[in-house]
Amino acid sequence: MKTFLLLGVFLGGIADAPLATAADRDGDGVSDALERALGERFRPQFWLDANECAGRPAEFRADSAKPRVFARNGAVYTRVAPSAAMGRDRVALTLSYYHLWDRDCGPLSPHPLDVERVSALVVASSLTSSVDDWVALYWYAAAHEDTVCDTSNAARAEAIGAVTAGPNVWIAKGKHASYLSRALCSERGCGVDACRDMVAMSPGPLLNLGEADAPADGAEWIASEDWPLASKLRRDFDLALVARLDSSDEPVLARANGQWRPQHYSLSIGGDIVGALGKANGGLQEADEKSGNALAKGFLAVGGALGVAARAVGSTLGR
Ligand SMILES: [Ca+2]
Ligand SMILES: [Ca+2]
Repeated sequence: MKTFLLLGVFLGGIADAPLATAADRDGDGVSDALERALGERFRPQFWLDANECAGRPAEFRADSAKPRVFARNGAVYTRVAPSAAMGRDRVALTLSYYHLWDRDCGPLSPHPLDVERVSALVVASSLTSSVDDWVALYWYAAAHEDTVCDTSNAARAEAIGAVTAGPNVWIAKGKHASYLSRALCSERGCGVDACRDMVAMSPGPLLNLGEADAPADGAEWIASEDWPLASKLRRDFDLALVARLDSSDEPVLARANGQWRPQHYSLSIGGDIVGALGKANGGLQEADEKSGNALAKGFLAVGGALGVAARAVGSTLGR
């Protein structure tokens, strides 16, 4: 119902328009045809490690309540949802691309199943605009979201050449954190992310996830408790993030989800903050980005403590 309310507020009387009254399996007011067309127009080019332990993103069996792998065929699932981020003068949609894996086989806390995504905020003058009139304004890539190692990153679309087509997205080996900048992949992510020997992923099926309460393309497994997918159906862009991106000098904002939380301590490798420690590992100063270099020197002096630190944060890296 929430999506209908949003549409009522932000899309005005568009519900009567032809595209909006066409087939709309997930009931969000955006036609299946438009969801499909936008998914194809802005599809990112994923880059995977040549020796990716999980192979490729998986397609999951249709109409199963639990996620069961059908094929590791490079499938990508789209989700389109109305967004309030751009106000009333334009129609804005969050367009997300989920790459779903049968396992996380990274160096810390490997686990079955893995949910990752990249999203765009796309706009047009109306829901009946030609698909060619839609442009992307911003992109977001999830990386260790909701953990102390959250390095989810974001960019203005024009800064990464992804206004009328999808961007390049680098997927960290094994853990599958997503990056709009290849360099960030190696610098961030609690030191467990690497994007060294990358190859372009050949396109697999493009499927529509639908919504949690109205799955499309047989994605009945969205709400399964076997993975956190339902909680990852987010709009990703709010006015605060948009404002930060508009004022940022960096092509890619390395920390889209705000500052490190105060209770976390950071560890660094090579002069950049790449992770975080809990309170249990005392003696390190609470860190923010500016203290990264000093902290790195101090931490590296500790030597073997890195392994301890890595294990300490390992349990938080599960996603
Ligand atoms: Ca729809
Ligand atoms: Ca939708």
